[in-house]
Amino acid sequence: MLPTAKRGRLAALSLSLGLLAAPLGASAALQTSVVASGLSAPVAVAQPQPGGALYVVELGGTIKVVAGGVTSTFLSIPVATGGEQGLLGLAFDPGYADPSSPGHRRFFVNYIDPTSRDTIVASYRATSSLLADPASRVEVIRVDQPAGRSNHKAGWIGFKPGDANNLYIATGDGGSGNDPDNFAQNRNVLLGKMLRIDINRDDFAADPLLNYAIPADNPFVGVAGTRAEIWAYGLRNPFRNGFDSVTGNLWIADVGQSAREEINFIAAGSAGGQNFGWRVREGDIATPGVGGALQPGMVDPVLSYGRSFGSTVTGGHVVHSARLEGLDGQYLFADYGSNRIWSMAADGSFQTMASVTNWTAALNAGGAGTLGGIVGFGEGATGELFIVEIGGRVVQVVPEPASVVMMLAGAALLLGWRARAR
Ligand SMILES: [Ca+2]
Ligand SMILES: [Ca+2]
Repeated sequence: MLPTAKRGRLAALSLSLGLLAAPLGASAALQTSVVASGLSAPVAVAQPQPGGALYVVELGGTIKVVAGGVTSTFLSIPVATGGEQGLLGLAFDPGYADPSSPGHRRFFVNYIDPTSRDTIVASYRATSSLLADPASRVEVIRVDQPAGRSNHKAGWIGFKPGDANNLYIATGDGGSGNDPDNFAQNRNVLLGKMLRIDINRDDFAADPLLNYAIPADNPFVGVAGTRAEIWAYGLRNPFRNGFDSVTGNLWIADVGQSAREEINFIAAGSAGGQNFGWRVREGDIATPGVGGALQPGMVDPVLSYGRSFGSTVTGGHVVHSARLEGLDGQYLFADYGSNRIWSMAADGSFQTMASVTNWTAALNAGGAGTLGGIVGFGEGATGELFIVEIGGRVVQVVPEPASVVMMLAGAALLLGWRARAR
């Protein structure tokens, strides 16, 4: 470390830069700051444009936009609430900023319809960065939900990097306990699945409520007794998932029943068709009461954990930000029940809780204070890392100011030192 005299100069320089917010020599390389608060049950965040506005999904049906420190309403739609129902997912079209793209200013939402209580994915268009047009609504696909069940709606939607045509849609098993109708293993229903549909073509020209096409390379195209929208199946409640923005690998965090939480992996080059095991398997064990041994073709999660670690996994994404020391290149996730946050190797290799890194204490020591009720992570347009708390905040993970100061001041001192030494 630097001698005391140099630390004094460094501190003076830091103060003059207005950056000194933590004691020099603090070991933590990461800091947290609140970027939005006072939100109503936020569940997801997105930042489609570099340095641009944040869009926060509120469970009750509103998308808030946070720009220049001001929070306003971007879009508000009627949704069913109660249980795990609500506005659940948001995905900006990859062509959102491209005037020549069919997806210009288009985004997609996933919500529970207030009348039918079915899952609906619909698109809307923005009229500006601060406002969407409710009249631009186009219903894309509807997924029947079983009556009277208010949980396991999943709801995440997303695009694989480099593929602007196909929207991925996570559906839960429709609810209740132990998937009583065995929907997740039934390839003739859309529940308990990862779906993949082409949103730039329409196979249902005569139907104004179905506006998508089946990608020709989906794994069950032409297979009797299956729905060709299915990309992968055997999922219980894949509430929060994420594409690796660099590699295109897909991470699916499936919330467990009563024994195991799990994280699943689909490599970017995969042809799809994976069976992730639910309701036969819960994590890496036979589902208590209804399960059994791993059957041929079933895929184990790359990570599974029991109740000593948590009770409800919240999937994140692979962090790609060189500024976030230690997290860069890792897959980040949390547990909603235990409020713990971990990261692990992002190559899709099998991991255990002995091999993950626990970030809970380091992040709780940040300026945002103790983090809790984590329901989502968000990756900004240039790798920014956001954490969404159901209690109403969006928190950003940033480099420890002292680290920045140390780097800047260290470089300045080094240059000065060299200059004097000559
Ligand atoms: Ca149509
Ligand atoms: Ca599974």
